[in-house]
Amino acid sequence: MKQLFVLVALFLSAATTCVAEEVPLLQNVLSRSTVSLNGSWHYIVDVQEEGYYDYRMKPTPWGFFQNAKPQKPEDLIEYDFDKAPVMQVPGDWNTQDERLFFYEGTVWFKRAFQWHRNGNRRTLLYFGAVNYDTYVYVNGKLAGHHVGGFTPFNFDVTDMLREGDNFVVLKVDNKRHAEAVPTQIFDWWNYGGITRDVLLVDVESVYIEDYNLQLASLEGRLLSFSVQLNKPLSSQQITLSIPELKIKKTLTTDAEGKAALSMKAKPILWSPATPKLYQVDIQLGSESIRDEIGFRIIETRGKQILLNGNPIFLKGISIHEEKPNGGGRANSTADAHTLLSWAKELGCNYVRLAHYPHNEYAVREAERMGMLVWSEIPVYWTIAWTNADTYRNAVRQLTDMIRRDHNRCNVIIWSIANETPHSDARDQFLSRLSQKARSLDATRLISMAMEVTAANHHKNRLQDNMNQYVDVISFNQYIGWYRDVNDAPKMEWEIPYDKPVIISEFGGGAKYGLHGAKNQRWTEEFQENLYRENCAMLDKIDGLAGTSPWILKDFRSPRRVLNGIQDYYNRKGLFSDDGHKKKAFYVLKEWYQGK
Ligand code: GCB
Repeated sequence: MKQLFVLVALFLSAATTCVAEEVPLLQNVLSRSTVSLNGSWHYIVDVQEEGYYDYRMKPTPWGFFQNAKPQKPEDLIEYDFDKAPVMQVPGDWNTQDERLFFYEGTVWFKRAFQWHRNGNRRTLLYFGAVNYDTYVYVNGKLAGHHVGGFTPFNFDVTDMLREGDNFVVLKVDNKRHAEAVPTQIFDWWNYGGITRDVLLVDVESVYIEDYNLQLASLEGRLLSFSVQLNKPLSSQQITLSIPELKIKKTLTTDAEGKAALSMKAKPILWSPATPKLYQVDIQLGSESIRDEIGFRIIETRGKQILLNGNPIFLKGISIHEEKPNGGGRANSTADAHTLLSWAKELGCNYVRLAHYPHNEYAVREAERMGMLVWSEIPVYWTIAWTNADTYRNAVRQLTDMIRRDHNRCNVIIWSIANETPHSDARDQFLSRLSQKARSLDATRLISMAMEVTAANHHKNRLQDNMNQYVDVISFNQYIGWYRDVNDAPKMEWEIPYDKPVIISEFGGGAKYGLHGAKNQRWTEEFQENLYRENCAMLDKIDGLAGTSPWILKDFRSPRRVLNGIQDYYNRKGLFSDDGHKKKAFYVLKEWYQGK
């Protein structure tokens, strides 16, 4: 009995006591005072979750999160992080250990670090993204749990840390589930692991949690600025400076720890042709955050998309977050720069970052390079529409996507779903979600990639109850690939909504270097012809405001198994997986030149 008591007490203190707190996401973590925990992490592959459950499938207090070491020669401890191999963080596990290429399950990660208390300052432990289900332990205790593979999260771990040596352990599980977001099936690689940066962030006990700076109106050039502290503290002074615009303003927080201000200014407006960013400094006490911010207005008028009041055609391409040469998750400015340079060479002014929020470096690099962005959450295909947790999960991912990037002027569209099957349950889910998106950010356009339905006599009709909840009507269509091969020239279109139309996907597969007749599947000529016919067909769509063909580069997908051709790659790229241009690239480039 006594033993049981000790066990329960130990369990409570080791596994469930939570002295850390998940705190609202920090805006602009990149300009904070940070110590990187990137680098080599020890890892243990745990197929049966031996490190979490005992042999009765109960969470065990002796889990791997303890990072235990034998204290006496006879002690039995059947794991040792320090003897386990290491992998690089950030990075997916699939391309770092060939045994893990197809692995979906739990991997434990551990890293030691040094920490020293600094007065009353707080330490947040920040993760750019971990795919998919993550338990974070600091010095053997649970700091928190996070679900969702593509958005950042942070915990205040100050009270869990000790002078000198500390360690952090993660249990990361990327198993797919029907009720998850994304769900059980999706056409991309389920890269597992700590795929984005891990940082210790050093902040004052009162700090700027979030801020928002943007052009509020074109007429009179009004900028609006708002700021939120982490605590509801009044009378705190915050200074905003934009030296190039000769702006220096001081604001005082209200009882909620908020302050806001509008001011006149005449910035050069950000656009793909002039991606002008202004240095912005926001100061609270001795702490300063620096950002680079651009000013622009995005809106629609009838079937047009207007950037800074002028109609713009979105010459786009879809991109997955994979490294440009040879696969694996991307997470660097250099990776993003290469991919976006390819898109630029294609003549693009716009990219669809599919099918989940991409890393912050990519969005920022796109902003510097003058690329407009469509950003989306992985509400993809067959989501569990009636499951309340699934909805909460989608809302959380949407909220964090918007929260991270709402100061990025190049992001013009928040997309909330991709190719979802029509039903009342889906309509309810998506209408609520789109209203949520609008309540979080009313300054951008809301969209979702819908599906077009074919009708007789080569008529295509878009009919989707969700039309009323979006600003831009977007849909994917695969005429010439999944249907109606060679019939693109005969197609007619009916899109009965007075809103701009974006073809969010079209395309077909080709294996780089495979040549043949234009009606021979998988050849570059087939894809080239498909692009030629599709581009001509798209010109007939009334109100076409842009397109983001599928896709810039071949990407890994477990659904693409055809030997010798696919080899686990979706081959619809205009570039091969190792960066060679296919013939269709030049067709799209030429079409964009004429736009
Ligand atoms: C789609 C999906 C995309 C797939 C693509 C394909 O409609 O949105 O994720 O990869 O089709 O290649 O079939």
